[in-house]
Amino acid sequence: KSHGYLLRLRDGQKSQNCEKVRILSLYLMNKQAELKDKFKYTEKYMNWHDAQTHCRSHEIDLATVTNDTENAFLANVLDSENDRNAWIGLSKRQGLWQWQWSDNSSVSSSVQWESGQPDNVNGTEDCVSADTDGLMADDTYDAASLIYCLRAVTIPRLYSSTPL
Ligand SMILES: [Ca+2]
Repeated sequence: KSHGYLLRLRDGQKSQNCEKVRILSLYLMNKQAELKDKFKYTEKYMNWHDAQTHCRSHEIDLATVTNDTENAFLANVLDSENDRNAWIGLSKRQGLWQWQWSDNSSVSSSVQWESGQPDNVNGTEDCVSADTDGLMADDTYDAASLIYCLRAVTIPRLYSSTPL
């Protein structure tokens, strides 16, 4: 009936590989769907504080990027939509010279800086944006930038396992 079954009858090994490829692509589709549910890209230019207020009132918060997969996903979104940077939820804790996420989670190695960044020009660059390569730079809070929010609802997705 289906290509998948024919392969299984003719060649067990080939069929197994097909199955692996199918499971892997289902996994990747699921991962992408999860990330689509997790992040919201907004094509509005705002300063960092307005962006934070916008995300907190419409979603959860400005985006927290916790690993390279998320970084790459957000870079792709920006790359396909617009060739500008977008605010993420990273800023300097006021009074302390320390980076922190808007949702107070700790900053890990997932923060990949652009070459030469953070450079804190004039000592006023307290907020962080991500670019189309998934790299980050500090900027002044009042720079107008696009926004990544963390979405309010994460919907678990299931895909049926029909044969190829
Ligand atoms: Ca900078």
